[in-house]
Amino acid sequence: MDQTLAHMRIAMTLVCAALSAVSFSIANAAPKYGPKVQPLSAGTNAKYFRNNDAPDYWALSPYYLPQETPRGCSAGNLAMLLNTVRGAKSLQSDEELITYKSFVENYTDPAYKAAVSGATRTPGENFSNKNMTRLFAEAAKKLKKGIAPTQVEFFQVDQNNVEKSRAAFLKALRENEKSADDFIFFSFVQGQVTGDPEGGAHVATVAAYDEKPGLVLVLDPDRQWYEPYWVSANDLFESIRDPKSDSRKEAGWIYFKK
Ligand SMILES: [Ca+2]
Repeated sequence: MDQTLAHMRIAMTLVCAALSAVSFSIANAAPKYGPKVQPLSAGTNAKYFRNNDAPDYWALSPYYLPQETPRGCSAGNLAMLLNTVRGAKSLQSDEELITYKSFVENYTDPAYKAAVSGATRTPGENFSNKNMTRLFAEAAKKLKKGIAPTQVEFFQVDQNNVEKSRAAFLKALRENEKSADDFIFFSFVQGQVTGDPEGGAHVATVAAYDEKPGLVLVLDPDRQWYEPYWVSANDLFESIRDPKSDSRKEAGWIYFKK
C-alpha cells in the first residue's frame, strides 16, 4: 500500500472507523465479518427475539442511522439514541424526526460540529467518552419537551483492575436488557471485533444482550460497511477497554437512563 495513503487512512481511523476508502486494499480483501462477529442477517441468534422481549432492540432499531461523514460515528449514534429516548408517542404532526444533520446542527456545539465535519484536524476531546456523555445529556434536555435524564454516567475501565471492570460491564449489560428506559453506548476499537485491521476508534450502541451465550448485538453506525452484528460480551469488552478506543485514552462505556 502506498505509504502516504496508508498514513492518511490511519489518521482518519483515529476517531471513526467508517467510510474511509478501502478501494486500494481490494486485492487483499478478506471476509467482511471476521470470526468474532455474526451479522444479524445470518439469523444465527434469531431465537433470542422469539424467546425474549429485547426491549432496547425494538426501541432503537426504528431510528438506526448511518454516520454521514468519516468522523461522524458518534453523531449518527447519538442522533439514533435521541430519537429513541424521545419515542413516538408524544410527537405532533409538525415535528420532524432527528436526522444526522439536524442533530449536529441543533443539539451539539460549534467545536463538535467542526470536528464532525472534518474541519478540525485534531478533534481530540470532542469525541471523547466524557464529552459524549455531556453532549448527550444536554441534547436530551434540548428536546421540545426536554428529558432530564435520571442518570447519564461514564463508567471508566480501571486498567489496574480489568476483571472488576469486566464484571461491572457484564452486570450493566444484564440490567440494561430489562427495559427500554436505559441504554448503553460506547467507544471501541472496531477492527478488534470485525477483524478489519483498518477499523479504528469508533462509537456504537448495545441493541441487545443474550446472557446465556454471552452475546451482544451491536448497532454500528458504520452502515456503509456493516449491518448490526453479534459479538461476545468478552470480545466487545476487550475492544472497549483498549485505551486506543478513546481520544483521551479513558476507555469505558456510557449509561443513559431516562
Ligand atoms: Ca435498556
